[in-house]
Amino acid sequence: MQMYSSPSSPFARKARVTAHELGLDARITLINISLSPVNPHQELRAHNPLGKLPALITDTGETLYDSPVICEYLDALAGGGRIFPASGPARWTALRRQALADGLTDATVLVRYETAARPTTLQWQQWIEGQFLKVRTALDALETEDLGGAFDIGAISVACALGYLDFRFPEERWRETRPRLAAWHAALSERPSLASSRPS
Ligand code: 99T
Repeated sequence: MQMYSSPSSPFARKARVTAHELGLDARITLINISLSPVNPHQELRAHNPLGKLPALITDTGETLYDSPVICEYLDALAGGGRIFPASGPARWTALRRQALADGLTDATVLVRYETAARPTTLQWQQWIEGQFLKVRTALDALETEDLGGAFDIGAISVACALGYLDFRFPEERWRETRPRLAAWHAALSERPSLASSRPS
């Protein structure tokens, strides 16, 4: 398999962490690329019309995207039910946490593009604050959750969301008001799949 990825992408990191946890990482050749909405990647767009990474090309030549689909595909390839709970309340909690963490990350990536890719004179401060409000509200919600259970797609998504926030916006200092989430993240970050995939 081949996967379009980048060392900075939190969504590609989700897929890489999932592959590592399932013992599938050696079967995936990474194609590292650099892109943004104003710097699209032609070759990737031929595989994913949305022009976003990650995109996984399977051994049968099909391209899969986006990160939730790729992660669930990898889980199925490894027998199923390991990273995505098969059924019941644990499944819905894991999927909801993935949605919450991915939404947090989407908002963070949008602020990154607005502040790093858009000319300073065109930047819209109110819109940036609106995205940061989503980030902070999601962090507050995560602080109230008991995340200490299984290492599933919910936990992977939250860990990658927090890692990306630290990477792009260290000045956010989210830990100061969310000690439970900070302790959970610190403990989890030692896991080899996460330690070896820190954004760069
Ligand atoms: O939007 C673009 O044109 C390019 N952006 C991406 O490909 C980002 C890379 S994060 N990927 C996504 O937004 C994927 C979201 C999708 N729902 C998923 O896979 O879950 C790069 C951030 C950075 O480098 O700072």
